[in-house]
Amino acid sequence: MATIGPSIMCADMGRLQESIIRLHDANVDFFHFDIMDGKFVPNFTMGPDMIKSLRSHSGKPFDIHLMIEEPEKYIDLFADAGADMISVHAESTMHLQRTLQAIRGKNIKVGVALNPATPLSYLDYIWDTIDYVTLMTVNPGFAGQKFIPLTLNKIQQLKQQIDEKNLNITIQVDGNISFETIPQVIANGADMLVCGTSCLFKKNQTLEDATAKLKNFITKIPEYSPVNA
Ligand code: S6P
Ligand code: MG
Repeated sequence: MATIGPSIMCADMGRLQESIIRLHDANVDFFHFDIMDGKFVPNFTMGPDMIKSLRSHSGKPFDIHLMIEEPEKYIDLFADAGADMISVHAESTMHLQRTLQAIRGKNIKVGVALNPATPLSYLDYIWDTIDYVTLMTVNPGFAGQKFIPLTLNKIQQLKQQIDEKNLNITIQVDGNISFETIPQVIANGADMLVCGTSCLFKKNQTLEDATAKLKNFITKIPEYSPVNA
């Protein structure tokens, strides 16, 4: 079954510790942290000290999505802050393979993130270096955007390539993952859902109720059965 991870940039920033504890107790599968530098994407969010201070409140995987230029300079910082998984954007570094190796060297899961317009061919020579691919289904930088329909085909093509090569690589999808899009992304092969304002952080709904509703919804979705945009 697909796993769910709250996107912590969508939580109440004044009550992050409480949100982590409540989401942990509500049984989410992982936590997704968006790191932005105002250059690779035109926005800012959180940094390593914040992650460090939240680390002790859940033993579930902390997944760090680096939306920053020159991510190679900051792998140690985020790994040491408590990351269990780090993804870097293929578009953000001159030396992608080396950067991925540096993450591997920290003994944590290695991810590569691809913007909606970035082709899957970026993966051709790094299959053996990655544990997961973060397919952006919106352009990175902001919560609350619209799903980009052609990314559905991309999920399916990635799933096909992983299966053909018999690889153990997880497909994470990030951006406008909602009750409308979840059945489609799961049908096309997504394994890990990043959950933001579209399905988990809703006004007039507690984190507990939203998580329970989402988990219940996912159990009823048929597994892999591709649909195209
Ligand atoms: C976007 C970031 C994402 C968002 C998430 C928000 O740049 O990488 O992780 O936080 O996509 O979800 P939603 O449902 O508001 O689009
Ligand atoms: Mg993200």
